[in-house]
Amino acid sequence: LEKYKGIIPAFYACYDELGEISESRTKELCNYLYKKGVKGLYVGGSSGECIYHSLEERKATLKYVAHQLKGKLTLIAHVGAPSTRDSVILAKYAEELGYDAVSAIPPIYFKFSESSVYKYWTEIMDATKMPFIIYNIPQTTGFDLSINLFKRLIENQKVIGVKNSSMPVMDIERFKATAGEDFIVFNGPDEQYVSGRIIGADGGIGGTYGVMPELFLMAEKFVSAGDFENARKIQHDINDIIVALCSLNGSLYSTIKEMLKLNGVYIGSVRAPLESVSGDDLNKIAGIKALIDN
Ligand code: HMN
Repeated sequence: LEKYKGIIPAFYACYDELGEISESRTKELCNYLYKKGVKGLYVGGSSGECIYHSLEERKATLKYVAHQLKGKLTLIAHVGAPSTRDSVILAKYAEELGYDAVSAIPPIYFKFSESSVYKYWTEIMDATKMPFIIYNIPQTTGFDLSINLFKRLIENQKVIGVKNSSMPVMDIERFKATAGEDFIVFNGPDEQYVSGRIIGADGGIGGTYGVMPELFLMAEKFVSAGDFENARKIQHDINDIIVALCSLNGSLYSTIKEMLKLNGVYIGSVRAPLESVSGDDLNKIAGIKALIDN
């Protein structure tokens, strides 16, 4: 399970000038993150704008990333889709491509009972031989993973971890305490990476790692070394940057993509209804980048 412990950026959707998924730009972002020394990639999640992509587009992104990085980094495919059918198709495709693991949010839009969610996740797990990582993100899905449902899920040997994006850091501690040491808990909220690690997370999957991988790698180094004073300082710098990233008029991911552009990585903007940064706020991007570079 060592290959899951560390900094795993959530991969961004890469578009061409017309807003279509771009193979060359996807591969360019792969190379950029690989050279930064991250542990792996979480492909096609929230930060990957999966919810706005067709099945064919999601398959294309999974394929381009696998072709570029299979065997070099730990690759986790997010396959959660509105229907179980599409999720299963994506999971099988990820297995064909050689992904290390699959992961999924609970089903969305309708309010689902715990038994429906259990069934949904189990059908995805049954579809392949791959390890499965539960994705708990109540602030966007409206579904809060209870300890009872968690206990039922981890009876299945395929479940090797949970990516926990709920805000209480205590949830990380509870999942870890319930599942034991040989189970991976990923920290979700980037603003709490250091706290998440200290309370029991083994690593993290995050939407802002890609724009400041150096800082998260440094925070991780300090936490592993038990140097909490320095880890806390890095987290403080990270949070100043996240607050700035979230202060512009576009979506967080369009701000991040504008910043990557300043680093020479062109991956387009975001797909509507996500909004692009516009007007005066575009002039603030360089200032936020300076926060990272210092
Ligand atoms: C994903 O692509 O699935 C992301 O890793 C989700 C991740 O947990 C992010 N949460 C949300 O987007 C709601 C965070 O990394 C988030 O971007 C960060 O904490 C800044 O608020």
